[in-house]
Amino acid sequence: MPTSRPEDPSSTPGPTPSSLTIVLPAYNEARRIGPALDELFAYLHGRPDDGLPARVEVMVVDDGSAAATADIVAARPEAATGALHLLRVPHAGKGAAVKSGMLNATGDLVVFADADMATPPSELPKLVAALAAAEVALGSRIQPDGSDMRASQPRYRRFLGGMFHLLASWWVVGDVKDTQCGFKGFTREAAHDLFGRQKVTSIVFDVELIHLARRRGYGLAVVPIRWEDRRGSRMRPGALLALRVAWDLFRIPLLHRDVRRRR
Ligand SMILES: Nc1nc2c(ncn2[C@@H]2O[C@H](COP(=O)(O)OP(=O)(O)O)[C@@H](O)[C@H]2O)c(=O)[nH]1
Ligand SMILES: [Mg+2]
Repeated sequence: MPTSRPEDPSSTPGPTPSSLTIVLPAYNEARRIGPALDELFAYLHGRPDDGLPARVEVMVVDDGSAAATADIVAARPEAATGALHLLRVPHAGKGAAVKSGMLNATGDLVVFADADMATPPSELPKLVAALAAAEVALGSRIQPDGSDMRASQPRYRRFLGGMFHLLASWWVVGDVKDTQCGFKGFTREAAHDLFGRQKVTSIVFDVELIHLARRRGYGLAVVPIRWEDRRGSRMRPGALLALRVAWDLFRIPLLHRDVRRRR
């Protein structure tokens, strides 16, 4: 049976984190954000001793939505207690919204998650546990037995996802099987370093983050999580998005040629 070796610095956990910020990017989410926040706060209020830090705050980043999304968030009781924050930014894409949230996050640990709770909040402890040994925890919809939670997506999305994966793995990320899972965690230091360098504002930003994390020499943990496709996706596949995705993928390695390993 493997034993932990205290003399191995990589197995020595850092100081126990006392706070967690959960960043939810939201673009015209008037239908989904209310039920999603109900689900998230129900979990956070009722949770057993699940290993999450004592203080948890939620930050919704409104990506230039029509007023309804922000109105729903601002009217919630948690907004009055400081457990819920609203950050409004001009519309610039999911990557830009997540970047703003991550750079404004004050928790010792920072997680971003899609505003539809496609990953149930009860999966949060898995990411947090992984962050005891790695600075970056990548949620993955592929399970240890090989089954893929993306099977719940419509067929055309699975096809587009497959094409994207072929390109992304060949040109940028290599062996990471699920780059696009909207459920990733970081230590605050890693988040501020990596998101401070992020340049891609589209949905391709996850690939850029993984590339940057490797260039900077951060420890990456892949964490299998549950996920279920939810109706009301903000993705609008089309020629324009395909061009944008191809262009962003192409330029990621070029954008960060000069990024060096941290000391
Ligand atoms: N697609 C897209 N999502 C955005 C944008 N800005 C913020 N988001 C948020 O990013 C998340 C994307 O999740 P979703 O639309 O469910 O995508 P899917 O699960 O991949 O189909 C949601 O929380 C969106 O509200 C944007 O410009 N485009
Ligand atoms: Mg979704």
